[in-house]
Amino acid sequence: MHQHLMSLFGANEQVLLHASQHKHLSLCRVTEHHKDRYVILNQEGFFEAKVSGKWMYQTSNPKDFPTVGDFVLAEEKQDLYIIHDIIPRTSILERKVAGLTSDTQLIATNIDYIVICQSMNENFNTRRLERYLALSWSSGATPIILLTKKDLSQDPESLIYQAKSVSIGVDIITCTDQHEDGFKELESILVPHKTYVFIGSSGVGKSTVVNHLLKQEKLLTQETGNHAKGRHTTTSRSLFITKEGSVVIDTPGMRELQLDSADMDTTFEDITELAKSCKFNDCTHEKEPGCAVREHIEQGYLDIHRYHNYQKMKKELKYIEQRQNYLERQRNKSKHR
Ligand SMILES: Nc1nc2c(ncn2[C@@H]2O[C@H](COP(=O)(O)OP(=O)(O)OP(=O)(O)O)[C@@H](O)[C@H]2O)c(=O)[nH]1
Ligand SMILES: [Mg+2]
Ligand SMILES: [Zn+2]
Repeated sequence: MHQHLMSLFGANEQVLLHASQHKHLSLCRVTEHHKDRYVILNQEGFFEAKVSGKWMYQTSNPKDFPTVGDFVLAEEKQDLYIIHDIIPRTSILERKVAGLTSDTQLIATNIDYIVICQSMNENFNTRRLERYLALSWSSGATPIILLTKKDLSQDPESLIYQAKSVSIGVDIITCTDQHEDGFKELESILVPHKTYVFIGSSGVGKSTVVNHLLKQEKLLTQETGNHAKGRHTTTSRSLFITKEGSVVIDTPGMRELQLDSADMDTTFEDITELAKSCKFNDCTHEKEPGCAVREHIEQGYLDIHRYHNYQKMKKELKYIEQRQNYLERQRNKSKHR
Protein backbone atom coordinates (compact mmCIF):
# COMPACT_ATOMS: atom_id res chain seq x y z
CA MET A 1 0.00 0.00 0.00
CA HIS A 2 1.47 3.33 -1.06
CA GLN A 3 0.37 5.38 1.86
CA HIS A 4 1.10 8.65 0.17
CA LEU A 5 -0.98 7.88 -2.89
CA MET A 6 -3.97 6.66 -0.95
CA SER A 7 -4.00 9.74 1.23
CA LEU A 8 -4.61 11.62 -2.02
CA PHE A 9 -8.04 10.04 -1.99
CA GLY A 10 -8.68 11.45 1.45
CA ALA A 11 -7.85 8.39 3.53
CA ASN A 12 -6.70 9.26 7.04
CA GLU A 13 -4.49 7.30 9.44
CA GLN A 14 -7.38 5.25 10.82
CA VAL A 15 -8.48 4.17 7.38
CA LEU A 16 -4.95 3.19 6.39
CA LEU A 17 -4.49 1.30 9.65
CA HIS A 18 -7.74 -0.58 9.14
CA ALA A 19 -6.75 -1.43 5.57
CA SER A 20 -3.31 -2.63 6.61
CA GLN A 21 -4.96 -5.36 8.65
CA HIS A 22 -6.48 -6.81 5.47
CA LYS A 23 -3.50 -6.95 3.18
CA HIS A 24 -5.12 -9.37 0.74
CA LEU A 25 -7.84 -6.81 -0.05
CA SER A 26 -7.47 -3.57 -1.95
CA LEU A 27 -8.33 -0.25 -0.29
CA CYS A 28 -10.69 1.67 -2.57
CA ARG A 29 -12.91 4.74 -2.37
CA VAL A 30 -16.43 4.63 -3.78
CA THR A 31 -16.85 7.35 -6.43
CA GLU A 32 -20.28 6.41 -7.82
CA HIS A 33 -23.23 4.32 -6.72
CA HIS A 34 -26.00 3.17 -9.07
CA LYS A 35 -28.38 0.63 -7.49
CA ASP A 36 -26.21 -2.48 -7.16
CA ARG A 37 -23.37 -1.17 -9.28
CA TYR A 38 -20.46 0.88 -7.97
CA VAL A 39 -17.47 2.71 -9.36
CA ILE A 40 -14.42 2.68 -7.13
CA LEU A 41 -11.05 4.37 -7.22
CA ASN A 42 -7.80 2.82 -6.04
CA GLN A 43 -4.09 3.08 -6.81
CA GLU A 44 -4.64 1.60 -10.25
CA GLY A 45 -7.52 3.80 -11.38
CA PHE A 46 -11.31 3.62 -11.66
CA PHE A 47 -13.11 0.26 -11.68
CA GLU A 48 -16.56 -1.26 -11.64
CA ALA A 49 -17.49 -2.94 -8.38
CA LYS A 50 -20.24 -4.87 -6.64
CA VAL A 51 -20.83 -5.97 -3.09
CA SER A 52 -20.33 -9.63 -2.33
CA GLY A 53 -23.25 -12.03 -2.72
CA LYS A 54 -23.12 -12.80 0.97
CA TRP A 55 -23.49 -9.12 1.75
CA MET A 56 -26.45 -8.72 -0.63
CA TYR A 57 -28.11 -11.61 1.11
CA GLN A 58 -27.45 -10.54 4.68
CA THR A 59 -28.09 -6.81 4.46
CA SER A 60 -31.47 -5.14 4.31
CA ASN A 61 -30.86 -1.63 5.63
CA PRO A 62 -29.80 0.65 2.74
CA LYS A 63 -27.50 2.49 5.16
CA ASP A 64 -25.38 -0.62 5.53
CA PHE A 65 -24.52 -0.66 1.84
CA PRO A 66 -21.53 1.26 0.53
CA THR A 67 -22.17 4.73 -0.84
CA VAL A 68 -20.23 7.59 -2.41
CA GLY A 69 -17.33 8.56 -0.18
CA ASP A 70 -16.98 5.21 1.55
CA PHE A 71 -13.61 3.56 1.95
CA VAL A 72 -14.07 -0.10 1.15
CA LEU A 73 -11.96 -3.22 1.05
CA ALA A 74 -12.36 -5.09 -2.20
CA GLU A 75 -11.05 -8.08 -4.05
CA GLU A 76 -10.23 -7.98 -7.76
CA LYS A 77 -12.01 -10.57 -9.87
CA GLN A 78 -11.81 -10.41 -13.65
CA ASP A 79 -12.16 -6.67 -14.24
CA LEU A 80 -14.65 -6.37 -11.43
CA TYR A 81 -14.02 -5.62 -7.79
CA ILE A 82 -16.00 -7.40 -5.11
CA ILE A 83 -16.55 -5.24 -2.05
CA HIS A 84 -16.19 -7.15 1.21
CA ASP A 85 -16.11 -4.50 3.88
CA ILE A 86 -16.80 -0.82 4.60
CA ILE A 87 -14.28 0.94 6.82
CA PRO A 88 -16.13 2.69 9.68
CA ARG A 89 -17.39 6.10 8.54
CA THR A 90 -16.08 9.27 10.12
CA SER A 91 -19.05 11.38 9.01
CA ILE A 92 -22.38 10.70 7.33
CA LEU A 93 -24.47 13.21 5.40
CA GLU A 94 -27.99 11.91 5.02
CA ARG A 95 -31.45 13.20 4.28
CA LYS A 96 -34.94 11.95 4.71
CA VAL A 97 -36.48 10.45 1.59
CA ALA A 98 -39.39 12.65 0.48
CA GLY A 99 -42.79 11.45 1.55
CA LEU A 100 -44.18 9.57 4.50
CA THR A 101 -41.59 6.84 4.83
CA SER A 102 -39.03 7.00 7.59
CA ASP A 103 -36.31 6.06 5.14
CA THR A 104 -33.18 8.09 4.96
CA GLN A 105 -30.88 8.37 2.01
CA LEU A 106 -27.13 8.59 2.35
CA ILE A 107 -25.71 11.49 0.38
CA ALA A 108 -22.03 11.02 1.15
CA THR A 109 -19.72 9.68 3.83
CA ASN A 110 -16.27 10.47 5.22
CA ILE A 111 -16.59 14.11 4.30
CA ASP A 112 -14.68 16.89 6.02
CA TYR A 113 -16.59 19.87 4.63
CA ILE A 114 -20.09 20.37 3.31
CA VAL A 115 -20.24 23.18 0.80
CA ILE A 116 -23.76 24.56 0.97
CA CYS A 117 -24.38 26.28 -2.37
CA GLN A 118 -26.92 29.01 -2.89
CA SER A 119 -27.00 31.36 -5.84
CA MET A 120 -27.09 35.11 -5.41
CA ASN A 121 -30.43 35.52 -7.16
CA GLU A 122 -33.98 34.29 -6.46
CA ASN A 123 -32.57 31.12 -4.94
CA PHE A 124 -31.00 33.02 -2.06
CA ASN A 125 -32.99 32.30 1.07
CA THR A 126 -31.77 32.50 4.66
CA ARG A 127 -34.49 30.15 5.92
CA ARG A 128 -33.28 27.48 3.53
CA LEU A 129 -29.71 28.16 4.65
CA GLU A 130 -30.77 27.41 8.21
CA ARG A 131 -32.19 24.07 7.12
CA TYR A 132 -29.03 23.12 5.26
CA LEU A 133 -26.91 24.21 8.23
CA ALA A 134 -28.91 22.08 10.65
CA LEU A 135 -28.54 19.07 8.38
CA SER A 136 -24.82 19.73 7.96
CA TRP A 137 -23.99 20.23 11.62
CA SER A 138 -25.55 16.88 12.45
CA SER A 139 -23.36 15.03 9.95
CA GLY A 140 -20.04 15.35 11.73
CA ALA A 141 -18.58 17.50 8.94
CA THR A 142 -18.08 21.28 8.91
CA PRO A 143 -20.33 23.46 6.74
CA ILE A 144 -19.04 26.18 4.42
CA ILE A 145 -21.44 28.50 2.61
CA LEU A 146 -20.75 29.14 -1.05
CA LEU A 147 -22.80 31.93 -2.60
CA THR A 148 -22.67 31.35 -6.34
CA LYS A 149 -23.42 33.52 -9.40
CA LYS A 150 -22.15 36.68 -7.79
CA ASP A 151 -22.44 38.36 -11.21
CA LEU A 152 -26.23 38.18 -10.94
CA SER A 153 -26.51 40.23 -7.77
CA GLN A 154 -26.80 44.02 -7.66
CA ASP A 155 -25.85 44.07 -4.02
CA PRO A 156 -23.71 41.07 -3.09
CA GLU A 157 -22.60 42.64 0.20
CA SER A 158 -26.14 42.68 1.50
CA LEU A 159 -26.61 38.98 0.68
CA ILE A 160 -23.34 38.10 2.39
CA TYR A 161 -24.46 40.09 5.39
CA GLN A 162 -27.80 38.26 5.51
CA ALA A 163 -26.08 34.90 5.21
CA LYS A 164 -23.67 35.83 8.00
CA SER A 165 -26.53 36.74 10.29
CA VAL A 166 -27.82 33.13 10.25
CA SER A 167 -24.51 31.30 10.26
CA ILE A 168 -22.28 32.54 13.01
CA GLY A 169 -18.83 30.96 12.81
CA VAL A 170 -19.33 29.50 9.33
CA ASP A 171 -17.07 30.54 6.46
CA ILE A 172 -18.93 32.32 3.67
CA ILE A 173 -17.38 32.65 0.24
CA THR A 174 -18.66 33.75 -3.15
CA CYS A 175 -17.96 32.72 -6.72
CA THR A 176 -18.91 33.38 -10.31
CA ASP A 177 -18.07 31.71 -13.61
CA GLN A 178 -18.34 35.06 -15.37
CA HIS A 179 -14.78 36.17 -14.88
CA GLU A 180 -11.35 34.61 -14.70
CA ASP A 181 -10.79 35.03 -10.98
CA GLY A 182 -14.33 33.97 -10.13
CA PHE A 183 -13.31 30.82 -8.26
CA LYS A 184 -10.11 32.11 -6.61
CA GLU A 185 -11.66 32.45 -3.18
CA LEU A 186 -12.95 28.87 -3.24
CA GLU A 187 -9.69 27.48 -4.59
CA SER A 188 -7.77 29.21 -1.84
CA ILE A 189 -9.68 27.48 0.94
CA LEU A 190 -9.62 23.93 -0.46
CA VAL A 191 -7.18 21.74 1.44
CA PRO A 192 -5.50 18.76 -0.25
CA HIS A 193 -6.60 15.30 0.99
CA LYS A 194 -9.78 16.70 2.50
CA THR A 195 -13.20 15.74 1.19
CA TYR A 196 -15.81 18.32 0.15
CA VAL A 197 -19.40 17.58 -0.81
CA PHE A 198 -21.36 20.21 -2.75
CA ILE A 199 -25.07 20.40 -1.94
CA GLY A 200 -27.89 22.80 -2.74
CA SER A 201 -30.91 23.34 -4.97
CA SER A 202 -30.85 22.34 -8.61
CA GLY A 203 -29.36 24.96 -10.90
CA VAL A 204 -27.33 26.88 -8.33
CA GLY A 205 -24.14 25.94 -10.15
CA LYS A 206 -22.67 23.00 -8.20
CA SER A 207 -21.49 21.14 -11.30
CA THR A 208 -20.14 24.35 -12.80
CA VAL A 209 -18.00 24.81 -9.71
CA VAL A 210 -16.86 21.19 -9.60
CA ASN A 211 -16.07 21.28 -13.32
CA HIS A 212 -13.98 24.35 -12.81
CA LEU A 213 -12.04 22.69 -9.99
CA LEU A 214 -11.32 19.72 -12.26
CA LYS A 215 -10.60 21.72 -15.40
CA GLN A 216 -6.87 21.14 -15.46
CA GLU A 217 -7.04 17.56 -14.36
CA LYS A 218 -7.50 16.01 -17.81
CA LEU A 219 -6.78 12.45 -16.78
CA LEU A 220 -9.34 12.10 -14.04
CA THR A 221 -12.10 14.01 -15.80
CA GLN A 222 -11.58 12.00 -18.95
CA GLU A 223 -11.68 8.75 -17.07
CA THR A 224 -14.92 9.63 -15.41
CA GLY A 225 -16.40 10.31 -18.82
CA ASN A 226 -19.53 12.32 -19.39
CA HIS A 227 -20.41 13.28 -15.84
CA ALA A 228 -20.95 16.71 -14.43
CA LYS A 229 -21.10 18.51 -17.77
CA GLY A 230 -22.24 21.69 -16.09
CA ARG A 231 -25.23 22.51 -18.23
CA HIS A 232 -26.96 19.25 -17.59
CA THR A 233 -28.82 18.48 -14.48
CA THR A 234 -26.77 16.06 -12.45
CA THR A 235 -28.55 12.77 -11.90
CA SER A 236 -26.17 10.97 -9.60
CA ARG A 237 -23.46 11.66 -7.09
CA SER A 238 -19.84 11.43 -8.16
CA LEU A 239 -16.52 11.85 -6.45
CA PHE A 240 -13.48 13.40 -8.14
CA ILE A 241 -9.93 14.35 -7.20
CA THR A 242 -8.70 17.84 -8.06
CA LYS A 243 -5.22 18.49 -9.35
CA GLU A 244 -4.20 19.73 -5.91
CA GLY A 245 -5.49 16.52 -4.36
CA SER A 246 -8.71 17.71 -2.75
CA VAL A 247 -11.59 15.28 -3.02
CA VAL A 248 -14.84 16.82 -4.31
CA ILE A 249 -18.27 15.25 -4.55
CA ASP A 250 -20.93 16.64 -6.89
CA THR A 251 -24.55 15.85 -6.03
CA PRO A 252 -27.88 16.25 -7.83
CA GLY A 253 -29.87 19.30 -6.73
CA MET A 254 -32.36 18.85 -3.96
CA ARG A 255 -35.89 19.93 -4.60
CA GLU A 256 -36.98 20.13 -1.01
CA LEU A 257 -34.92 19.42 1.98
CA GLN A 258 -36.63 17.17 4.46
CA LEU A 259 -34.87 16.94 7.74
CA ASP A 260 -33.82 13.67 9.22
CA SER A 261 -31.44 14.51 11.93
CA ALA A 262 -30.65 18.14 12.56
CA ASP A 263 -28.38 19.86 14.98
CA MET A 264 -30.69 22.63 16.18
CA ASP A 265 -28.53 23.69 19.10
CA THR A 266 -25.55 24.58 16.95
CA THR A 267 -27.56 26.08 14.12
CA PHE A 268 -29.69 28.18 16.44
CA GLU A 269 -27.09 28.76 19.10
CA ASP A 270 -28.48 32.24 19.81
CA ILE A 271 -31.96 30.90 20.56
CA THR A 272 -30.60 27.98 22.59
CA GLU A 273 -28.58 30.43 24.66
CA LEU A 274 -31.56 32.76 25.18
CA ALA A 275 -33.81 29.88 26.19
CA LYS A 276 -31.65 29.32 29.25
CA SER A 277 -32.96 32.63 30.61
CA CYS A 278 -36.65 31.77 30.10
CA LYS A 279 -38.59 31.61 33.35
CA PHE A 280 -39.69 28.02 32.73
CA ASN A 281 -37.25 25.25 31.92
CA ASP A 282 -39.63 23.69 29.44
CA CYS A 283 -40.63 27.01 27.86
CA THR A 284 -41.92 26.54 24.31
CA HIS A 285 -41.46 30.27 23.62
CA GLU A 286 -45.07 30.48 22.45
CA LYS A 287 -46.91 32.40 25.17
CA GLU A 288 -45.35 31.59 28.54
CA PRO A 289 -44.61 34.55 30.79
CA GLY A 290 -40.97 35.46 31.31
CA CYS A 291 -39.89 34.10 27.94
CA ALA A 292 -36.49 35.54 27.03
CA VAL A 293 -36.81 34.47 23.41
CA ARG A 294 -40.05 36.40 22.82
CA GLU A 295 -38.67 39.34 24.73
CA HIS A 296 -35.73 39.53 22.36
CA ILE A 297 -38.05 39.38 19.36
CA GLU A 298 -40.16 42.20 20.77
CA GLN A 299 -37.08 44.30 21.40
CA GLY A 300 -35.93 43.70 17.84
CA TYR A 301 -32.83 41.69 18.73
CA LEU A 302 -34.01 38.44 17.23
CA ASP A 303 -35.47 38.12 13.74
CA ILE A 304 -39.04 36.82 13.97
CA HIS A 305 -38.61 34.88 10.71
CA ARG A 306 -35.61 33.08 12.13
CA TYR A 307 -37.67 32.26 15.20
CA HIS A 308 -40.59 30.96 13.11
CA ASN A 309 -38.24 28.76 11.09
CA TYR A 310 -36.79 27.42 14.33
CA GLN A 311 -40.25 26.51 15.63
CA LYS A 312 -41.24 24.95 12.30
CA MET A 313 -38.12 22.80 12.14
CA LYS A 314 -38.58 21.72 15.77
CA LYS A 315 -42.11 20.55 14.97
CA GLU A 316 -40.92 18.69 11.91
CA LEU A 317 -38.22 16.90 13.89
CA LYS A 318 -40.66 16.02 16.63
CA TYR A 319 -43.04 14.55 14.09
CA ILE A 320 -40.25 12.51 12.51
CA GLU A 321 -39.18 11.25 15.92
CA GLN A 322 -42.71 10.19 16.80
CA ARG A 323 -43.05 8.46 13.48
CA GLN A 324 -39.76 6.63 13.94
CA ASN A 325 -40.82 5.53 17.42
CA TYR A 326 -44.08 4.27 15.98
CA LEU A 327 -42.34 2.30 13.22
CA GLU A 328 -39.90 0.92 15.80
CA ARG A 329 -42.81 -0.34 17.92
CA GLN A 330 -44.41 -1.93 14.86
CA ARG A 331 -41.16 -3.70 14.02
CA ASN A 332 -40.80 -4.99 17.59
CA LYS A 333 -44.39 -6.22 17.58
CA SER A 334 -43.90 -8.24 14.42
CA LYS A 335 -40.62 -9.60 15.79
CA HIS A 336 -42.25 -10.95 18.95
CA ARG A 337 -45.21 -12.44 17.20
N1 LIG B 1 -24.68 33.88 -14.49
C1 LIG B 1 -24.11 32.79 -14.00
N2 LIG B 1 -24.57 31.56 -14.35
C2 LIG B 1 -23.99 30.47 -13.84
C3 LIG B 1 -22.91 30.57 -12.91
N3 LIG B 1 -22.55 29.32 -12.55
C4 LIG B 1 -23.37 28.48 -13.21
N4 LIG B 1 -24.24 29.16 -13.99
C5 LIG B 1 -25.29 28.57 -14.85
O1 LIG B 1 -26.31 28.01 -14.06
C6 LIG B 1 -26.89 26.87 -14.69
C7 LIG B 1 -26.93 25.68 -13.77
O2 LIG B 1 -25.61 25.30 -13.44
P1 LIG B 1 -25.24 23.82 -12.95
O3 LIG B 1 -23.78 23.84 -12.61
O4 LIG B 1 -25.71 22.79 -13.89
O5 LIG B 1 -26.11 23.72 -11.63
P2 LIG B 1 -26.21 22.48 -10.60
O6 LIG B 1 -26.27 23.07 -9.24
O7 LIG B 1 -25.14 21.49 -10.87
O8 LIG B 1 -27.63 21.87 -10.96
P3 LIG B 1 -28.14 20.34 -10.72
O9 LIG B 1 -27.15 19.42 -11.30
O10 LIG B 1 -29.47 20.31 -11.40
O11 LIG B 1 -28.29 20.19 -9.23
C8 LIG B 1 -26.04 26.65 -15.94
O12 LIG B 1 -26.72 27.17 -17.05
C9 LIG B 1 -24.77 27.42 -15.66
O13 LIG B 1 -24.15 27.88 -16.83
C10 LIG B 1 -22.44 31.89 -12.57
O14 LIG B 1 -21.50 32.08 -11.79
N5 LIG B 1 -23.07 32.96 -13.14
MG1 LIG C 1 -25.21 19.50 -11.30
ZN1 LIG D 1 -39.11 30.95 26.18
